[in-house]
Amino acid sequence: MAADNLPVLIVGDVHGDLERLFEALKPYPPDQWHTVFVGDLVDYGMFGVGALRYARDRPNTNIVLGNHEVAMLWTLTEPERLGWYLSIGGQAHDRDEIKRDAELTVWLLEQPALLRLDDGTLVQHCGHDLYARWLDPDDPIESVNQKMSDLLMTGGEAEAWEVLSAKNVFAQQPHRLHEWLQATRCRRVVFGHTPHRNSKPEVYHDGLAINFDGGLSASHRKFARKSPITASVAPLDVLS
Ligand SMILES: [Mn+2]
Repeated sequence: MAADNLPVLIVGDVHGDLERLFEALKPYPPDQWHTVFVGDLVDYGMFGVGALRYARDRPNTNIVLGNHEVAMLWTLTEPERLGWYLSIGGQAHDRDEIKRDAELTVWLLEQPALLRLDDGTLVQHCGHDLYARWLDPDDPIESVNQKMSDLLMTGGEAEAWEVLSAKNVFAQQPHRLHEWLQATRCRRVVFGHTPHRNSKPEVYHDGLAINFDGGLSASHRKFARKSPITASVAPLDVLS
């Protein structure tokens, strides 16, 4: 778990590009930053499992699950989904690697869908309120995470995939954003999943929502370009 009182660094969708990830993290020593990945560390690029292992082993680091992590896990419970997994950018060697690594699989299954930071920031993979279908108002964050975990353990990957794949609606629909922040009792939300084209993370509605998917991976299928790494990796504080 992350040490208290460290400034927060948010890392957008890595999508298997370890080289650009390491370049992006150079100014941020792990002992001086609480590093938070918004999910989708795997697929498109060649080093998805490598990125997961790095995130797991980096001190003071958290991740939330993305739809591509769900897709990879799905091939373990339903091997016949391999073709589909490859069609969405999965790497066969990554799938083989995680299949051989029970420890990594167990770790990945334990990762949350939602993470509430000490300053009241909510971290999730996609900028959508579809997670609300799993939410119990008595314990909003934990109920969603429990449901996600249950789905992954009981063959519910299709529903997990559906929720984590929803497109960014917070940019265009501030009323839904407000309701979601109210329901989760958070003051703002950061997410990835839907690439933006800014040189910095895209800030919506006076900072209530921030999109950190700047298309970091040079192997991104739809947004393969040399995007600035500052579009995906940035300290949270400078954006508030
Ligand atoms: Mn995604």
